Amino acid sequence: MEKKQGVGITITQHILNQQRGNPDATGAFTTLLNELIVAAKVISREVNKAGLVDILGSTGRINVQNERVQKLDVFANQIIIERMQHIGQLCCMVSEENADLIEIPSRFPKGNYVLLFDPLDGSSNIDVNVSIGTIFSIYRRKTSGSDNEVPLSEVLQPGKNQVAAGYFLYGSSTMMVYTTGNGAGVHGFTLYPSLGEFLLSHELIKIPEKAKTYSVNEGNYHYWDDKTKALVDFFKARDKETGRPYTSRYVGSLVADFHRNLLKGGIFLYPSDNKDPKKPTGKLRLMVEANPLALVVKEAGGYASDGHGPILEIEPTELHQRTPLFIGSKKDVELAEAVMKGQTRL
Ligand code: AHM
Ligand code: MG
Repeated sequence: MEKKQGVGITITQHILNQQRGNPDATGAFTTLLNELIVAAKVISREVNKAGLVDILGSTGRINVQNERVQKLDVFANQIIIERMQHIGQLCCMVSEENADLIEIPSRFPKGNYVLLFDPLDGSSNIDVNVSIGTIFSIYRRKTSGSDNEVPLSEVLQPGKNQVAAGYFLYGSSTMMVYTTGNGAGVHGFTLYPSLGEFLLSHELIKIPEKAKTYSVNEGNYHYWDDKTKALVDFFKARDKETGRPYTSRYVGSLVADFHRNLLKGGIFLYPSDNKDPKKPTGKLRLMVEANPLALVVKEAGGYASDGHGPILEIEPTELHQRTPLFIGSKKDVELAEAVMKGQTRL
């Protein structure tokens, strides 16, 4: 069997190698990522045994070992906060599960990085043994202030300022995919359970420029505007020359849908709809879901848009703001954007 290039490189080695190329690196960032990886290994272990032990169920129940039972998303959130708060590299954190900024307790040292995360994305799939994931995004705070309370303005930065982003996918195997931006590319690592190590399995991932797969919750069709309907109708229409109809693939876990399209090519969309007046701009969150995946896809040669312009250029005004998301193969997303902007009629 042909040996894949790079097999045997651990994620730690890889991060260190990347940091060596950066003369300003202090090791702070390496420490940060390493600790996040430990948290993800713990989450992966719990996700894997979710069907075996009574960890699922409502928060607060007592299981057979007389332990307090937690929902997996609550558990994942706690693990990340507990592991990351003491390392001395963060000034604060943002989680999809917490309404406000998560401060670093005063007993721990602080640093200049901000960690944003969605601890367990794909909540509707947690209880049914379908792939879910953890998404992360890392920024440097705008000033190197040492104040205890970090103002929100330090955190509300456009996605293009991210210094690293990626995700862990808890699927048939557990993977980590990450980028440090600036042309460093996207790299994938697979967790070898017997070693407890993430080993390089997908070096320099490139997403196909154009594909034949679309991923969307089409049950929302009648809540969409005419442009969105026209776009999805276009994907489904028969036309040999342009390779249509496209194939539809939708897991309902953003990380899983994104990951498949990253490797095989495709467009994922979660557009605006009029289903819920409280969420007029769609369901997904800009800072913990769209931005990190937008940086990953860009580094892999793809594109992410909100239907008007690049996701990475959006200046956020709120921690939990939502955004329409069109992400994946560059040509397909560019077409979607042109349609949404009214520049192209299908
Ligand atoms: P969550 O953060 O509550 O898990 O919601 C985000 C998830 C994404 O993983 C996925 O792409 C989307 O919601 C699916 O939504 P829907 O069930 O409306 O198709
Ligand atoms: Mg989510």
